[in-house]
Amino acid sequence: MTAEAAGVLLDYSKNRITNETLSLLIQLAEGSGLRSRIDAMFRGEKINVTEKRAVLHVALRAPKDASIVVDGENVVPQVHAVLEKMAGFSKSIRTGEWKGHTGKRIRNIVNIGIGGSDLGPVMAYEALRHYRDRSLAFRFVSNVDSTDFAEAVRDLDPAETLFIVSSKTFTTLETMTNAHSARAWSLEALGGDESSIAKHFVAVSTNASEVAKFGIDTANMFGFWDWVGGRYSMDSAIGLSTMIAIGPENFRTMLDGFHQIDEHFRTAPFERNIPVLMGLLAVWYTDFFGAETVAVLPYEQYLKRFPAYLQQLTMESNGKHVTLDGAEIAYPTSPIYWGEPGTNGQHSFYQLIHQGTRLIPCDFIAFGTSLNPLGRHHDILMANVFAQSEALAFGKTSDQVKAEGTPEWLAPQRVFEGNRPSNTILADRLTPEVLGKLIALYEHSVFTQGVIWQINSFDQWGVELGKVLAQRIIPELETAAEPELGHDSSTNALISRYRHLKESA
Ligand code: G6Q
Repeated sequence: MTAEAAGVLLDYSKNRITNETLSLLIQLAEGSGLRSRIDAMFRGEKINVTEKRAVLHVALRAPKDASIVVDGENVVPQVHAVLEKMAGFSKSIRTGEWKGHTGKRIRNIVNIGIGGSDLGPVMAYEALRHYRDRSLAFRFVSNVDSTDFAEAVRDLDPAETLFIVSSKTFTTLETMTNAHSARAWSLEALGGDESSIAKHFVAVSTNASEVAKFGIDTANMFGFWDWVGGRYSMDSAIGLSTMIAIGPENFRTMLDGFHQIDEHFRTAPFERNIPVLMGLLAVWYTDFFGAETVAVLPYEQYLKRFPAYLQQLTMESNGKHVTLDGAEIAYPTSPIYWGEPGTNGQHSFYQLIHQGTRLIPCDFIAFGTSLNPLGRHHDILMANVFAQSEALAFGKTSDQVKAEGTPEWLAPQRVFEGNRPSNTILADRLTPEVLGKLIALYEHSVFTQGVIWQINSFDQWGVELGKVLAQRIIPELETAAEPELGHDSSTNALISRYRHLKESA
C-alpha cells in the first residue's frame, strides 16, 4: 500500500484497511462524483456556489501556454503578468536597487496580513529559510494585539523597512489597523513626508480603490482575483514576501512543484492518486471510527509552521455542518488537525497517541536528506520517525512485556495495543519544489474530503458572526460615557469589568 507521484512517496500501509476497504472507499469517491468535481474545478466552473466564484488556485501554477477560461477570459496570461511584476520588484529589493525615502536600501520586509494572507507566507518563509537571502530580515504581523506590531518593528530602522500590506479585500479590521499603525510609525520617523509612503509600502490586494485610499500608489500593488481563496493564496501575489526571500527562480520551482501534483490529482486513477487516498483515509477514520483529530508530524525543523498552516486549510475548508444544498449534515465532517515537528512531540503528547483512549491517525512527513547535514543527526531523526510508525502499528503485547521481566503488576502500564494508524510521506529533501508538492497534496486531499461530504470547501461563513459582534462592541469599549449594554448578562458584565480595568489602569 504505497503510491508515488512526482518523487513523493505515500506509504499508507499502516492503516486499518484491506484491499476491500480501499476499493469500497474508491467506490464512495466515484459515487460522490469526485471525478466530475475535479474536472469542474480545473475547468474554472463556479463550484464555490455560495459565493458564486470559480476555485482556481490551480491556475496560479499553470504553465504559460495553458488556457483556463473564467467568464470568457483566459486567466493564465494575467497570472504570469503578475508573476513577472513580482519578479521585477523582488529583484529590485534583493539587489538594493529599490531605495527607501532617505536613499538607504531596504533591509527589512514586514508582511502585514492575517488568516490566508499570513499563514501561508509565514509557513513558506520558515519552510524555505534555507534558501533565503540572509541579508534581509523578514517579519510577519497578523494579530490586532499591538504587541505583535510592537515586537516586530522594535529593532527595525524605518528608513530601511518595507511593509507589504497583504489583504485580498483591503478592509480586514486587523490588517488595516496594523497597516495604519505601520504608516504612522514610518511617517513619524521619516519626517511626516507623505511621499515616503510610496517607497515603504506596497500592497497585495484585489481592491485597487481601497489601496489607493490608503495612500499606496496602485503601481505598487500586486493583484490577484476573486477565484483565489485566502487559504489557497500563498502561491499568488500573497507570496510576495516569499519571493523576495527566496528569489523569483526558487518561487517558480515551487509553483512547478504545485503544478506537478495538480496534474497528478487531475489525471491519476483514484487507486494511485495520493491526494485522493489521503482524503479517503481522512474520511474513513472520521466517519467510520469516530476519530476526531489528525496529527501532522513533520520530521523536518523547517516545517514547524506547517501544522498551523494546515489547520486553516483543512478546518476552514471543511468545518461545515450543511451540504452544498443547505441540508443539515448527519455525519462528522472535518477532523481537527494539529501537530508539532518531530522529535519534540515524542517527548510530550505522543504518550496519548500510543496509549491514550483515543484513535489519532498520524501523518508523518520526512525527507531523505537534511539541508543542514551534521554527523549522525539525520539518521537518528529518521530512525525515530520509522520507529514511531512501527510502534504505533504493531505495539507490544502483554506477553512481550512480561517476557522482558516486567513484573505482573506493572505489565498493563507498559503494553502498547498497536493497530494505531499512520501515513508516512517521504521525499528527497525540502526544496521549494517539494514544498509546493506537499501543499498541493493537502489542498487536493481537502477537496476530496469536501466532495465526499458534499460540502462547499471554499467559503467560510463561520468567521462572520464574531466579526459583526466585535464591531458592535468596539464603540461600547471606547466611548467615555457609560454605554447602554444590551447583550446577555455574561457579556454585559465582562464589558463593564473591562471598562473598569481600563479606567483604573
Ligand atoms: C481564508 C479566509 C481568511 C482571509 C483573511 C484575510 O480563506 O478567507 O483567512 O484570508 O480573513 O482576508 P483579507 O486577505 O481580505 O485581509
